Amino acid sequence: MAIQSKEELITFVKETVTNTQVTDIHTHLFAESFGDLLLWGVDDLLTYHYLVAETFRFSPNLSYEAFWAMGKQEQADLIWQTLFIDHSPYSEACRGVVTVLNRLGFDLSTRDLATYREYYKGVSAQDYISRILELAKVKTVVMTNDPFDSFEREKWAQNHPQDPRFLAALRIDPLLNAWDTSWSRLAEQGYKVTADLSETTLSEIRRFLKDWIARINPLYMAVSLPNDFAYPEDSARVRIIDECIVPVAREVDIPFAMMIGVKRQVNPSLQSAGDSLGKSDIGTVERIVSKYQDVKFLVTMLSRENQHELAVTARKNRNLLIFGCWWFLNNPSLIEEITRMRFELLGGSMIPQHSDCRILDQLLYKWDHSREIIAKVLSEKYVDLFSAGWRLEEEEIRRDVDDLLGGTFWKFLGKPDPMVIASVGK
Ligand code: REL
Ligand code: ZN
Repeated sequence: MAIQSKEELITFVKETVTNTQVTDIHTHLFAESFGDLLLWGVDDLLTYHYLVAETFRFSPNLSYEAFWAMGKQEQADLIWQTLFIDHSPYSEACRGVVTVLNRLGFDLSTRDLATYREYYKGVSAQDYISRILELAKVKTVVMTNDPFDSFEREKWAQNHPQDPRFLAALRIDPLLNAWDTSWSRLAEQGYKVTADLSETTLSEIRRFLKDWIARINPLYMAVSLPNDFAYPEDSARVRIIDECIVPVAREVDIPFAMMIGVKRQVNPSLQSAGDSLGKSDIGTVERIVSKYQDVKFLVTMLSRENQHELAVTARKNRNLLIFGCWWFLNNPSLIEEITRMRFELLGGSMIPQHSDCRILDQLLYKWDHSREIIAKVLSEKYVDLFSAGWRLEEEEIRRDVDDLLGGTFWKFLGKPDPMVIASVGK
């Protein structure tokens, strides 16, 4: 049935965006079988690296060493006191914690961290995963799987049955960003590689990639790249992209995801909170995606300044799917501006958001907050169409929203969404 008024349109869009199940295409979450790699609960929530950075800003006398010497609970207490009691928690990362506590039904008037903490004592990871995925209306999350991490490798070797809600992505940062040290880590895994990129070494890197693809069945290969990433270039990184990543992506038919614009460790004392960002050269993206038109690329960029040209580059290259408002862009004002601009340039042929969650509970806030903005901007676009005389069917809106929250990703991969298949089978 076609929608007959602007008010009805806005209400229907809000409802549909709120209730549509999401495929979250990039997270740092893990299935239960990965043990301690899965972070959840209020202490992990509070010690998120975004909040660590904010705490230091308000604490001129806190020594880095003293903070890192504390246990997790002690750090969480300090962060809670600093960011939630001594100041009001309206930064996006702080507001996120408030949204989560509220969604879990805690009494926020007490501001009593000890009682919130108490709740988690009686909860199992298994139950909590289901609870959060249901509450957040997230059907699947894509993990970030690191074959260079010995703990994670061990978990894969144990051959646990796979949880279909957690899908894999093969993350290869050390290979592309630190070949001078990572070659020996490949050698330790039995690959006949040497520091120089001989033909044998390149072929062994391809073998390494294909072995891991066979083992974990990743939806894509991924890397984060510095803001000064250049292509073409005479470097180990570019040789490995050209001679290993691209041919393997083509052969196995999975995308290569490039997350571009990070400046790692500008303040090493902040540890995991010490990374920053920088503007990148869009020419690098243009050259690589247009050279390899038969390879699929997923790209997100970290600086606000790169967003418009990235969207235009996507218009020119259908093998490029842009995704998410990454990390320092994951703030309401920027999500709104970027999403609006992308809708105007690309319609629904992009992925507006991924969560990048590191802690399971964050799915609640990252998706609540993003859904609100996506619904707002999408309604605005539909209202413009309405004013121009275009009447939308409810079914068309459902289709569009489903595409934005996962469908476009699955179509780009050329794979059916496994969760849709599972629910049809029921
Ligand atoms: O995947 C990445 O490289 C980044 O998203 C992370 O390294 C970053 O720390 C993350 O928490 C950002 O949201
Ligand atoms: Zn990430």
